[in-house]
Amino acid sequence: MATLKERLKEQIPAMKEDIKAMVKAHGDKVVSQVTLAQVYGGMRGVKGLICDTSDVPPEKGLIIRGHPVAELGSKLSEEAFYLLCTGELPDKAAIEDMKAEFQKRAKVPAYVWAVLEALPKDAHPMAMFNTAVLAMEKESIFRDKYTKGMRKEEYWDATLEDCLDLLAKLPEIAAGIYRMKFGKGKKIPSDPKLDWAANYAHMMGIDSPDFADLMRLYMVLHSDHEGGNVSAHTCHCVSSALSDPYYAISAGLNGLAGPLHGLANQECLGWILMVKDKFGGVPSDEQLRQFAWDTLNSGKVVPGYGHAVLRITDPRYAAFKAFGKKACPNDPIFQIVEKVYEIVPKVLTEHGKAKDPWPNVDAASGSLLYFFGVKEFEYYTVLFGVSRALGMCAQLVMSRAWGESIERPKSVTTKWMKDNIAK
Ligand code: HAX
Repeated sequence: MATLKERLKEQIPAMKEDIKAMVKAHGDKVVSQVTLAQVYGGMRGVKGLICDTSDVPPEKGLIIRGHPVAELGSKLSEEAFYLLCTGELPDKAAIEDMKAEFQKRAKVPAYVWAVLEALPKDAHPMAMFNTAVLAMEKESIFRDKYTKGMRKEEYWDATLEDCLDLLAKLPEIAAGIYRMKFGKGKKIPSDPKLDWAANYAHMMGIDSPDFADLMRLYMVLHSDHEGGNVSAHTCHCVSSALSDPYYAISAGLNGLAGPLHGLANQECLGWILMVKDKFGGVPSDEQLRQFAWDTLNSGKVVPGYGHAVLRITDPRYAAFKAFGKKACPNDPIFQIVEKVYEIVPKVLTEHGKAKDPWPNVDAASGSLLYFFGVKEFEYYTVLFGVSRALGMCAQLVMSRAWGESIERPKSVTTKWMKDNIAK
């Protein structure tokens, strides 16, 4: 089977022609109408973006290139990236090629570590991670070629080069941050025999085969979630100005660092640990019900529950729960996570605000990381970021491949809204 780049080279001309012909023939078709409530409500449900890497039907959850995510749990990150980019699962030779691509590009420049060392000791791990990505911007092949006068048809190739370079380095950077920030000792050298996710686990300093499996699962489950979520959309918007992938991925990661998005996994485990501390272990149903109500009554959200798009139990949560059932069924933190699932959807339904009372991806992942000894939950969003970079990179390559324009929706003033209503 062709390597990733060879396959994209074969696919892209037809994809571009197909889109061009569709826009020419049907350019005036209405795709979505927008209400005033949607404009003030975070554009929820407005169809205004293209993302071919994955789709999130509210009643099904994440589908990556036609594959429900539950079917992809045993795949390697290398396979997931090939699938996200091309829509095809790679064969053995193409997987080996992906592994080799990542290995040959993996060396992190020394100045990255100097930049990280210079940050304040209490810098958040996400700020460290995003800074490291941005610090490497000078490596951008896209920027270099663009400055020298690159043709538009070559944008995707230079973008892919940057994305492969960047993805190859993220596990070592993220693992280095883990060890540096949390006093785990010297950085651990990469093991070229391992796949991308298992190598990340190894460089963090956790060599159990079960943890490597968890990391493989984690990396695939968090990789992509269509185009409108804050991280993907921010990355996409920045890249639409032809800012190179280092700028764009760093921007997307900054969005992921928000507590309503990727930071929810840190907040979620914090909430579970508060439950454990308060009740000295797994609480009774009534205790947990009251605790959830206390959270809501104090004006906070129950982290890990609700979703802007989904209206079911997130299949990514279900996949983590199935993993936990095998790996740590008797662990009290995992048991609290299971009990929260029995109680919180009912509480949120009674509360009557959240449109989706069900758990999202963040509700279970932290309990598993904690079980395997990753107890520093401030770090969890970095793991999410390493994984989400796979999807953001694939989306960048696609956008540059079909020649997307700079993003520039129209904003209006509140006065315009009022005048429009009066009319
Ligand atoms: N606890 C309490 N209230 C919640 C809630 C929750 N888990 N989920 C939603 N609500 C509230 C909203 O805050 C909102 O209240 P206001 O009207 O007072 O503003 C109301 O219910 C309606 O919100 P919604 O339309 O159902 O949800 P949104 O699309 O606005 O927001 C969120 C989606 C994910 C941000 C939201 O459900 C939330 O804050 N959940 C908790 C945080 C969380 O788990 N985030 C991670 C989401 C997954 C992800 O992106 N991971 O990276």
